[in-house]
Amino acid sequence: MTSNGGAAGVDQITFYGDTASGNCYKVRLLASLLDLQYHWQHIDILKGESKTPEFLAMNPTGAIPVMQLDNGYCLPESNAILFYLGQDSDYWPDDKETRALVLGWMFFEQYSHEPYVAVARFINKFLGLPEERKAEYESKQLGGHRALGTMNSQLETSGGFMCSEHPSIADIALFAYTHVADEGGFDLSSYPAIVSWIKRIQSLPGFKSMDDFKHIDSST
Ligand SMILES: N[C@@H](CCC(=O)N[C@@H](CS)C(=O)NCC(=O)O)C(=O)O
Repeated sequence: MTSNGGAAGVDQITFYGDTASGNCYKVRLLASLLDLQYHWQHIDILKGESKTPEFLAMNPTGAIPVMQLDNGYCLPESNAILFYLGQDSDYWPDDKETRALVLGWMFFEQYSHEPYVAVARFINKFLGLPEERKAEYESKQLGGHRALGTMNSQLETSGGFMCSEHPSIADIALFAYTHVADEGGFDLSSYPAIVSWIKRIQSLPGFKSMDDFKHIDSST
C-alpha cells in the first residue's frame, strides 16, 4: 500500500485501483489536485483481485476503483468518487445551472465516451490487439471519434474547460481517457481544442500524470 503526502484529510481515505486504468487515475488525479491524503492499494484485475469475497463486499460489481473510509464507508464508481471528493472544492461549481452541466458531461463520459475510447485502448494497449477482438476494436472507432468531436466543439465555446472558464470534476472525468486516446487508435491532432485543454489541465497546480503515480508507487 502506498501513502501520499499532503494535508491531513478529514477522513482517512483508501483507494483500491490500478493507475493504468483511467477510471482509477481520475480519482487519484483529483485527490492530488486537492492535496488530499490517502492510501493507495493496487488491485490487479487480471489476477482476479477485484473478484475476491473481500473486494465484492466493498463493490458487488467487482470493478475498480473503490474508495473506502476508515469508518467502513465504501464507494464504487469513479464519477461518484469524484463528486464525493470534489463537492466542497473549486472543482464543483457554485451555481445550480453549471452543477447540472457538470453532471451532464460526467454522464456523457460514462455513456458516450468511456465505452468507446477506454475499451479501444484496453483492447489495443493491454491485450495487444488480438485477432479475435480486432472487429470490436474497429467498432469502437466511430463512437470514440463522435465523442471526441462533441468534446472538441464544446471546448471551442465553453471558456477553456468543459463547463466554464474553471476546471470542474467533469474535466477530470473526461481527461482520464481523452489524454491517452492515442493508445486506443484515436489521433488527437484533428481535435485542436482538446489538445489545448489537455495542456491546461496538465498545468493545474498539483497535477500528476499516470507515469508520476507509477514512479511514486514503485519507489515506496
Ligand atoms: N463505471 C465504472 C466502471 C469501472 C470499470 O469498468 N473498471 C474496470 C477497470 S477500468 C474494471 O474493474 N474491470 C474489471 C471488471 O469489471 O471485472 C466506474 O466508472 O468506476
